[in-house]
Formats: sequence, structure tokens, C-alpha cells
Amino acid sequence: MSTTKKRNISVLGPETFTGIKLQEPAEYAAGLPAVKVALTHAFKEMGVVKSVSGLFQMNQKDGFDCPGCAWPDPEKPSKLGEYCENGAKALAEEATNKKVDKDFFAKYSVEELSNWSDYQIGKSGRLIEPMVLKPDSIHYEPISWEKAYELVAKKLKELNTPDEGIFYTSGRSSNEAAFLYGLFVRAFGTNNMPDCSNMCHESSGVALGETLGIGKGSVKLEDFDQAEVVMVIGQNPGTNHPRMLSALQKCKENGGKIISVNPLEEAGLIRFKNPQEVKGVFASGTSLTDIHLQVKINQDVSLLKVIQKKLATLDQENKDVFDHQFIAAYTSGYDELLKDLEQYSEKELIELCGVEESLIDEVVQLLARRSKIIICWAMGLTQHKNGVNNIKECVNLLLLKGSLGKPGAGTCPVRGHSNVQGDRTVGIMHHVSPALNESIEKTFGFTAPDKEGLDTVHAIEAMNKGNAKVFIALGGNFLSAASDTEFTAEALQNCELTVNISTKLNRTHLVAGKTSLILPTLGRSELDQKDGKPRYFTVENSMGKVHQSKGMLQPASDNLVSEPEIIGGIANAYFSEGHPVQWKQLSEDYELIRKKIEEVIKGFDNLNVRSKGSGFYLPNNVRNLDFSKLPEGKAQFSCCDLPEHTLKEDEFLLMTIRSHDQFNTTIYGLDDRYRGIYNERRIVLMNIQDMNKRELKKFDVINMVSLYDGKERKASNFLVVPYNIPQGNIAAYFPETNVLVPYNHYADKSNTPISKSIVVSLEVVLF
Ligand SMILES: Nc1nc2c(c(=O)[nH]1)N[C@H]1C(S)=C(S)[C@@H](COP(=O)(O)OP(=O)(O)OC[C@H]3O[C@@H](n4cnc5c(=O)[nH]c(N)nc54)[C@H](O)[C@@H]3O)O[C@H]1N2
Ligand SMILES: Nc1nc2c(c(=O)[nH]1)N[C@H]1C(S)=C(S)[C@@H](COP(=O)(O)OP(=O)(O)OC[C@H]3O[C@@H](n4cnc5c(=O)[nH]c(N)nc54)[C@H](O)[C@@H]3O)O[C@H]1N2
Ligand SMILES: [Mo]
Repeated sequence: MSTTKKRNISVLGPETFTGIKLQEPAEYAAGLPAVKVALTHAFKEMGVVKSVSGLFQMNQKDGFDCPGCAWPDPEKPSKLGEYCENGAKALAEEATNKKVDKDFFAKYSVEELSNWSDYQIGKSGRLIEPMVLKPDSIHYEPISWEKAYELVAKKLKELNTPDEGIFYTSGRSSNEAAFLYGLFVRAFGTNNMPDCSNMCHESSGVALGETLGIGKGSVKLEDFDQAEVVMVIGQNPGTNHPRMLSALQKCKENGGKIISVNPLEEAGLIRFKNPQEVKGVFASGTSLTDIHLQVKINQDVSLLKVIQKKLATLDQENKDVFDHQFIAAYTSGYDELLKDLEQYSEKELIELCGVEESLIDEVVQLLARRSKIIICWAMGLTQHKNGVNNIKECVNLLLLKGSLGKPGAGTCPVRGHSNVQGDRTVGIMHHVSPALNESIEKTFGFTAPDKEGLDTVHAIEAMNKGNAKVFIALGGNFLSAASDTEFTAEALQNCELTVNISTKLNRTHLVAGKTSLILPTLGRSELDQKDGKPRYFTVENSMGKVHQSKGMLQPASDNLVSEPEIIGGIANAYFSEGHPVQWKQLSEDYELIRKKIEEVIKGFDNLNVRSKGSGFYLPNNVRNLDFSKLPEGKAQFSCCDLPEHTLKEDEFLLMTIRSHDQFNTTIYGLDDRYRGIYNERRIVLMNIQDMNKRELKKFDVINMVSLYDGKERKASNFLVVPYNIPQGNIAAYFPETNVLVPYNHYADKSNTPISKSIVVSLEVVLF
């Protein structure tokens, strides 16, 4: 465990076991057990009354958007409440009755807290007053809001250049907060706006932007009703997007087929018992996956290539497998793609991906005669060195089949955080957008910087090397979410000031800069009022629909300030008088912020009116088959190389995944129910043959070691669990394994850390 020079902080926290119990993996998702678990978490954290009112307001038209994932709400939400088990856990976590106040911080030093697990830290409760950790001190102490704003302003003014500031955003912030934050950062003078997207769907954004001209998906929720085939690749919806299972259920009921592509056979994709239907509770549920392709980690390109090759062969025979009219009218690069495919041997591709040929043939038969195809994906495709190519290969398949711009077909990158897509749309990005800068100048009268900013991995590097000195986070848990935990810890600890605008205590508050501030904010579910009048804000879901979200629960404390007002407070203190933007006034008036969003960003016309009710879709060129912004005005086929992994005899490819009981770095509990793993997070899933080869037994203790550029990184103490996973592949949970991911190894073009394909060797721990 590493320590800071001044404070004796445990960066990684305890590495001890909590008492593993194993069961067979579940055979279906949701059903009664999910309702029971949901209510247990909710009642425990919030009490019965708050739970019931909270859960019934979630994802309803006049209620608040679930703080969990970004899956869209149906037009007619269920009367029983439109939430899932993990949405209920997300709400329980936010609306907990427990509080972290000044007495808590007086009692526990940051040194002591750093020895708690993330689970314990998270369970301590809601942050309720602004706190400061002074240089040489190990206890946070209260500070007034005004003093906190002044401190941030002072530290920002001391920087040699605005580029020494880093302004991170996690994806839970509203459009209004994110827009104001982006505006302030640009007015301050930098584009250093790393965000959680950099670690998440950045590869999707880059690939879709280059091939289809928009970095977002093209399908709408109702497309699932009509789809003939839905492919779910590298995604675990049963755990991470449970409400997506209802959409898959509808697809199945209408005769659609579901193909899953995943090294694991995730329970959530096998069978679904919809807890919001009587038959879902009492009957056997709906079987979801028709064909499961158990691909090896990071061999999706090999698999998609062999599928395309086999389809091409069929097409040569009949000329009716590919949509030649669509290809001619809307695409560029078809001949090159076919030629490129020719250089690969089917046999080699099949060997590489590790999937049985008979199953591949079944999939090819299914796809050959159908064109209403949706491809869904998430982190299993994006977090690899070739993350961008993984997604381009999916686009190739859709273009060949003409599966875009028609009902029941299209791209569906399933987003993570509930407003991560909206934050991007309204201006959170490290790239320069000349169009955005121009509208900012026109609307606000200042010139935004035109130098590229730093993304997450480069921000870490800059802080580590002393080239950035103030770190401000609008939500998130940067230390634990980012790669290379010990390197990232040094980066944060090097800073003169770290500021976290947060709802809950997390490890980033402990592994802090010389001075550190915690600025507590309202959660999504809480009533946000100004002068006795409730305010609402807007969010954008995974399918590009913008709608309102209005909290209604009593806030955790009277001393919480909304995110826009915190940003306004900092901006006001920094600029004092004499800036063209009236920061304070703007930050208090969300209607005014929305008017400004409307002026600055395309597609938001009449936002104050249109965001009410079920909301509206933002423009999406793919839905209209308008590729005019791309070369030749056409959608682009891509020739993608195969990924390269040269593993030594004793090495494995590790994927770092989520358990059923966590939201990113927030640990709800210690069970991974669908995978049958209970009361333990320090586990590694391994194929039984691999275990036998290494003479490992169930629950043997191992360390994982990664070696990149001559530097060894180690994650210690994991219990071996035999599991149905391809040979040569292992899986373990993040954030515990982030210590293994080298900060400087990331996806080409998108810079997303390689969290799903880390080369590791194992050390057996002898007792
Ligand atoms: N309850 C809950 N909901 C969440 C979150 C949460 O932590 N908890 N996180 C939110 C966020 S920010 C995000 S981004 C999403 C994440 O949602 P997911 O992407 O579903 O999350 P992961 O657990 O990272 O799962 C990745 C899946 O990809 C598979 N996989 C890994 N490597 C490969 C590969 O090389 N090829 C293929 N085909 N599959 C692979 C894994 O087996 C796993 O099933 O969920 C969001 N929703
Ligand atoms: N190894 C590995 N690493 C990964 C991943 C992986 O699959 N493997 N996944 C990556 C992905 S997809 C993502 S998106 C990132 C996530 O990275 P982050 O978004 O940085 O992390 P979270 O754990 O979601 O952040 C949780 C914290 O957000 C704060 N919070 C919660 N709600 C609110 C709110 O409404 N407002 C404010 N201001 N704060 C709030 C709370 O204080 C809570 O502790 O992690 C990435 N890291
Ligand atoms: Mo994410």
C-alpha cells in the first residue's frame, strides 16, 4: 500500500476477504427475488414511507429520472412504478437517511477512513455540509460556502495558466449544471474537461462519428418492438440496464431473435421474469437469448469478420443477402471491405474467437434473411486497445444489411450514467468545437479557448507530472474510477487543491490534494427550490430524448446547494464583477439557463416548453439517412485489423467488470447474485481447465500482476472461483483491479483505458 508524504493514506484500502459463499449462477433475471432485494435495500436506507413515495415517482412523467442508468422510459410507464432492482438500490444509496456531518469528520481522520473499504465508506451516508481539509491536517473541518468559493477562486488565480486546471465531470449532472460548468471552464480559459465518457463510451462516440456522422446511437425504444434480430454484444443488461430486459421481452414476444456475444453467459440474458407483470412473478418468464456466442475476450472483431465473410459467400450465390440498393445509395468503401475480408481465413478467425462454427452458422442463417437488426453494446467493446474498431465492425455489419434508418434497426450503444450523453451534448468535452465557440461568443460575449484540452488519461498524467495543480470534479469518484490507481493517487495528491462536488463520501475525498474541499450537493431525487418555488432540470437518455426531471424528496440537509448554484458560486467568486456573464443570476434561474442552451446548442429550440411531459428527440442524421457531413456524403465502411495479443504461456487476459451489487465505484452490497457469488468482491473467475493446468483449487488465493513497459503492478489477494469462461480469460471486479491498468495504455483514437483486456500473470499466495 502506498502512502502520501504528509498524510498516511491507504490508496487501495483493505485487501482482506469478507467470507465468500457460492451458489449456482441464476437461471433467470428479476422476478420476485429482485423485488425482495430492491425493497430490502430501499427500506434499510430510506425507511418505508420515503421508499414507497420515491420509487413511485421514479421515471414517471412528472417525477425524477432514475439516478442509475440511462435506459429510456416507456411512453406509458408502469403503474407499479418504472424502476428496477438496481434503480431502487441507486435511489436508496442517494436518499439514505444516514448523514456524514462535521462530527463524523472530527471523529474519523482521512487516514483512518482510507483504511475502510469502499463499501463501508459509501455506507456512511450523505454529505451535508461543505468541508475543508487543510494542508498538514488529517481531519476535514467545516467551512462556509462563501469561504469555500473564495478558496477555489484564489487557487485558480494562482495558476500560471488556465491549463493548469482540470475540470472533471461524471455523468449524473443535469444538462443545466453541465452547460453552466462547461461555460465557466471555457470562460476561465481552458478546455481541460475530462469526463467519465473518456473511460466509458468514448470509443463508441469516435467510431460512430467517423462512420455515421453522429457519436450517438440511432435506435428509439419502440424499435425493439419491431426488431427481427437484436445482438447484445459486450453488455450485461440484467445487472447494468435491467429495464432493457422489458424491451428485449417485447422483441421476443413479437417474434424477434436475440443473439448474445459475451465471454460469460450472463443470467440476465438467459431468461427474464418481468416483476411488473403478474405472469412475470408467477410463471416461468420469457426466455431471452436464442443463441449465445461465447467469444474470447477482445475477439469480437474476429467473430464479426467471420460472420461477414460467411454472409458475403451467401450473397455471392443469391445477391439478396446484403442490401445492395442501400449500399449503393448510402455507403462508401464496400469493395474495399469485401477485398479486405478476403485476406482472412475463416478457419483462423474461428479459432481466434473461440466460438463453435455451428453456432456461427446459425447466426449467419438468422442474419441472412433479416434486415431489421439492432446491435446493442457497452463496455465489453469499448474498453480495449481496438475499442474503436470493435464498434466500426458492428457498423460494417449493419451497413451490409441496410439496417439503419428504418424501424426496428440501428445502432444502440447502451450508455452508462444517467445523463452522460446529455452532458456531452451541452458542451462537456475536451475537444474544441469551433461552432460551439462561435455561438458562445455570440451569446455571451467572450472568446472560448481554441486549444485542445486534456482527457482523463492525459489529465492524470499532467497532474502526476506537476503540470496541472487544481482538480475540480462535478461528481464522480476519480481516484477509484480511473486506471492505474496508485499513479492516479500520486496525481491527485500532487495537486495544490482538489475539489469534489458530491453527494456521497468516496475515496477521492480521502486521496486528496494538499488542500481539499467537499462541496455537498442535492441529489437527483431531492426537491430543488428557489424562494419556495420548485425547480426542475433536464436530462438526455441513451436514445437522444431530452426530458425533465423533478426531485421531490426532502433534501438530506438545508445546507445543500444545487450543482448549478455551486458552479455559479465559484464563477462569481473567480470573476467578481466585470465579466459579461451574470454568473449568480444565471445559476439560480434554470429557465434562463435553458434559454441559453437553446441559443447556443442546435436542436434545443423551445426547450422550456418541449422538455415538459415525455420530452423530445434531438436531431439524429442516421435516422434520416443523411450522411452529408461525411466524405462523399456517405456512411463509411471500415477495414479493421485484428487485435494483437501475444500472451506468454503463464499469462491471462483479464476483464474488469461490475458485480450485480455496485454502481461503478459505489458498492451497494457484496453479492453478485446472478453469477452466484455471495459476500465477496475479491474473486477471480477462471476456467476449470486453466485451474487444473496450474494446479489451482477453488478459493486458492492469488495475486494478479501486470507488466507494461517494464513496470510491474499488482492486485493482491483474490480468491479463485471456477466459472464458465473461455480458457486463457479471467474476470474480476473493478475498482479493486484498476491498480493493474497502466494509465498510458488505452484505445487508439478514443484514449479509453484498456480495462477489459489487461495482460496479467498470477502469483499463488501460500499461507
Ligand atoms: N447497476 C448498475 N448499473 C450500471 C452501472 C453499474 O455499475 N451498476 N454502470 C453504468 C455505467 S457507467 C456503464 S458504462 C454501464 C456498463 O454496463 P456494461 O458494459 O454491461 O458493464 P460491465 O460490467 O463493464 O460489463 C461488460 C460486459 O461485457 C462483457 N465483456 C467483457 N469483455 C468483453 C469482450 O471482449 N467482448 C465481449 N463481447 N464481451 C465482453 C462482460 O462479460 C460483461 O458482461 O452500466 C451502467 N449501469
Ligand atoms: N477497471 C475499470 N474501470 C472503470 C470501468 C470498468 O469497467 N473497469 N468503467 C468506467 C466507466 S464506464 C465509468 S462511467 C467510470 C465512472 O466514473 P465516475 O463517474 O467518476 O464514478 P462513479 O462511481 O459513478 O461516481 C460515484 C460518485 O459520484 C457522486 N455522485 C453521485 N450522484 C451524484 C450527483 O447527482 N451529483 C454529484 N455532484 N455527485 C454525485 C457520489 O459522491 C459518488 O461517490 O468508471 C470507469 N472505470
Ligand atoms: Mo460508464
